Amino acid sequence: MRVLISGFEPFGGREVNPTALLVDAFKNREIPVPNELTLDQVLLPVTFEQSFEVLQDKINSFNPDMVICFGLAAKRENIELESRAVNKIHAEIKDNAGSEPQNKLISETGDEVYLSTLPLQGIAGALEQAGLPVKISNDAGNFVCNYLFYRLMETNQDTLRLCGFIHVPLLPEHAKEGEGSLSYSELLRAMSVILDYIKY
Ligand code: PCA
Repeated sequence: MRVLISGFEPFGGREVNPTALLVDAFKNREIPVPNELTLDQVLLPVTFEQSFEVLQDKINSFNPDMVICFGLAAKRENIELESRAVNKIHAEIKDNAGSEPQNKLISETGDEVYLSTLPLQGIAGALEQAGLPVKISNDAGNFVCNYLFYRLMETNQDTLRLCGFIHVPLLPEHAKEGEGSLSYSELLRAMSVILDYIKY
């Protein structure tokens, strides 16, 4: 089975996006990939204009069965498995191209909501069993992550076997007091658990 993993560049004035480190870790083969899987990865710009185009180009060239996109959600305390993408953009900060669209639909013709096709309960159970903090979330936000997730599902849900979106917290060294965090080694471990779970 072919799996595509995506992460995002840093945004919002932060220097590091843990999901960019995740992409690097795959590139550098620091995360073991089960034999059943052929994996590729892509780093996405945090812009409404380009993020989905870059992802879809990669989907078209790599031809995956499964796509799992990752993004940072500062202030969250858990690995959050997003259950749905909504047809709405309402940016509260500028994206990396300086654009801050508000109160807009993502698609004039698409559904109001698209649901993740990842086995969320199963992945959550596997992460819990590994002692990692995890939650199923019904709110992917109204920024570039929700936008990407929505366009991913709108365009590919009938052709890809599984696809979905996962938010991760900040790294501990970047979290202020009161903000949740997940260490780099926990992030890599979570990724291994997820790959082990979906390989069947
Ligand atoms: N998180 C942002 C966009 C890029 C990222 O990593 C979000 O949650 O929308």
